[in-house]
Amino acid sequence: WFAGVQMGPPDAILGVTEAFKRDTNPKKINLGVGAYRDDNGKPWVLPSVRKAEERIVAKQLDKEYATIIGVPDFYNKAIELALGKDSERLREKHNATTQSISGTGALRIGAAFLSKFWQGNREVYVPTPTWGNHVPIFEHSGLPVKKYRYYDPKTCGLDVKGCFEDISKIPEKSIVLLHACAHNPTGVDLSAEQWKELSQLIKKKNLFPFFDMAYQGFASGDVDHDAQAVRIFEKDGHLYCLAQSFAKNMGLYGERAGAYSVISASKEEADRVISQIKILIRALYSNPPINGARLAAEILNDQELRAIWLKDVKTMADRIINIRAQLKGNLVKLGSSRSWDHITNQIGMFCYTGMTAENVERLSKEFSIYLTKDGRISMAGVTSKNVDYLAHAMHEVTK
Ligand code: PLP
Ligand code: TYF
Repeated sequence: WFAGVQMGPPDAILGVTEAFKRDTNPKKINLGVGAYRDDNGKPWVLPSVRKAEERIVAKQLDKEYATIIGVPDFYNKAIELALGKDSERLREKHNATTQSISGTGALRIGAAFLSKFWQGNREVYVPTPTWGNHVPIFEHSGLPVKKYRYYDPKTCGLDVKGCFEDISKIPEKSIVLLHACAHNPTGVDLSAEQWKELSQLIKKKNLFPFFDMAYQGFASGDVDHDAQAVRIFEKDGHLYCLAQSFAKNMGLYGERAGAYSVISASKEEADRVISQIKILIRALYSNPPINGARLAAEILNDQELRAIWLKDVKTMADRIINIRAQLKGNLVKLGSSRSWDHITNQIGMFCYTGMTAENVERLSKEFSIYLTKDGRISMAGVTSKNVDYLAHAMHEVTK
C-alpha cells in the first residue's frame, strides 16, 4: 500500500540534536533546539513546578477526561496572564478561550478555525524568517502562507522600513501572524512605539492579527512587559486571536500546556466562536491532556506559587541576558573585527548571529558546536563553562 511513500527529510532543528548525540568530542555543544538549560547545561524543572507537582499529588485527583476545551482553572488564568487583570474584554467575556496542546496545538486550532470561518482573504502573512513550523501548520489547514519582511541581515536587527512597507501592501482582510515577544529565530522584537504604529497600520488596513506568544516572560524576565504587544492591540480595540505556550516560561515542554483565544466583538460572538472551536477539537483529539494544565493552574491560581514562578522566569531570562553579555565580551576581547552588538540587542532564547551556512559547518566539523544552518544559536545552551570555547570557535570561523 505504501510502496510509493518517499522518505521525508528530518526536522531541521531536531536533526541538529541527532548530529550532536553522535559526536564523541567532550567539548561538544548543542545550540540547536530552544529548550532552557541551567548553567551546568542540564534541563531545569522550575522550583514552582516541583511544588505544584507535590500539591497535586497530595490532592489524589482522579484521571477523568477534561472538557473538550480543557481545565477551566488553567485556560481562564492563561488568557488573564496575557491580557492582564484589568482587561475590560475579559471582564465582559469577549474571549473564546480553549486549552490547547501547547503552542503548536493552539496555532493548529486557530488555523483550523480560521480555515473554516474566516470571511476575508485566506492568506496568512508571516515574517521572514519565522519559526519553521508556522508554514506547515497553516498550510495543513488549507491556508496559504505569504511573507512580509522582518529581519535585516545588514544590521542583524529589525527591517523597520521593509516590515511596515510590506504590511501596508497586504490585501485587506488578510491574516497577519505576529510574534508577541522574543521572535523565533531572530531574537528581534519591535519596540513599544513600533508596536503602537503597527497596531494603527493593521487597523487601517483592516487585517486580522494572529499573535503567537510562546515566550511570555522569557524576553525581559517580566511577564507583563513581555505582553506589551498584545496589550497595545487590546487597548486599540482590535479583534484578534492568540496562541499561548507554557513550554518555555514554565518549563513544561513535554506536558503540552497551552491556550488559544479568539478576542471577539461581544460575549454573544465569543459563545458562538467557542461552540465551533469545540466541534473542531472534538474531531482532532477530543480533549487535551490534564497534567500540564493542572500544574500551570496550581501556579497561576496560588499567590505563593505564582510569586515563586515569577522569580523562576526571571532566573531563566537573567541567565540568558548575562550569558549574552559574556559571549559578546569574549568576542570583543579576542579582537574580532565584526560588530557583535546584536548578541546583546536581541532578546529571548535565540541569537541570530549572522553566521553563514559555511561558518556553521566549520563550527560543527572543527569544534563540535551544533546549531541550525541559518546561524541561530539557542542561548540556553551557552553556559559559563562553554562560553569561552564558543567565543573562540566563533571568532576562528568568522575571521
Ligand atoms: N511558536 C513559536 C514561535 C515557537 O518558538 C514555539 C516553540 O518553541 C512554539 C510556537 C510552540 O511550541 P510548543 O508547541 O512546544 O508550545
Ligand atoms: O525553535 C525551537 O527550537 C523551539 C523548539 O519541532 C522546537 O521552537 C523545535 C522543533 C520542534 C518543536 C519545538
